[in-house]
Amino acid sequence: MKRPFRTLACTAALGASAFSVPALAADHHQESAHAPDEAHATLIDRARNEIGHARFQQGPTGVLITIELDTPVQSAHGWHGVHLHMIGDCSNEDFTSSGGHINPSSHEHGLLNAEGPDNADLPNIYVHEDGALRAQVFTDRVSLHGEYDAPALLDDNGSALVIHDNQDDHSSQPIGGAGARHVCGVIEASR
Ligand SMILES: [Cu+2]
Repeated sequence: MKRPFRTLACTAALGASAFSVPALAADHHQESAHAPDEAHATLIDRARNEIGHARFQQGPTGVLITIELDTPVQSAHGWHGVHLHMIGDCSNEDFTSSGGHINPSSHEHGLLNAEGPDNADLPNIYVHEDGALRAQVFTDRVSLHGEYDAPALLDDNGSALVIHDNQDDHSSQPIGGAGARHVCGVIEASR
């Protein structure tokens, strides 16, 4: 059993050294000449207060989303649905300017739906009693620039992260009963 592993390790080492020119740059991402592999969003509430931040890190198989929120609204305590909406526009009062869910796959909504999930679906996130939220969620149904043929968050009209008033039941249509849009953030490329 050891032999195949050694062979693989050897191949990987050779592969790495073939690309590491100059040697000092070997620790840096090889895709540094490509589009940035991170994005971010400043999260605002309906009163237009900046109450948090989201970070989007493109990995080889999906996007890791880190959300940090400190909401001053006591009623925010509890579970909330969070989705990726198709337009990078949080300019109107109820955030409907961010459009519907990113869903070129035309699947139904819901992580627990046999006909789903749509590309925008994510697990619920939890706001604590003091209004704080810290969460990481991962999805392979979107990408930053079209990696692995998943729809791009950073496409021509952008995208938005939307946190809803209620929790998402992950099955009912069209958005799992998540209700109105509580928080919105335009997703922008990080440099
Ligand atoms: Cu939504």
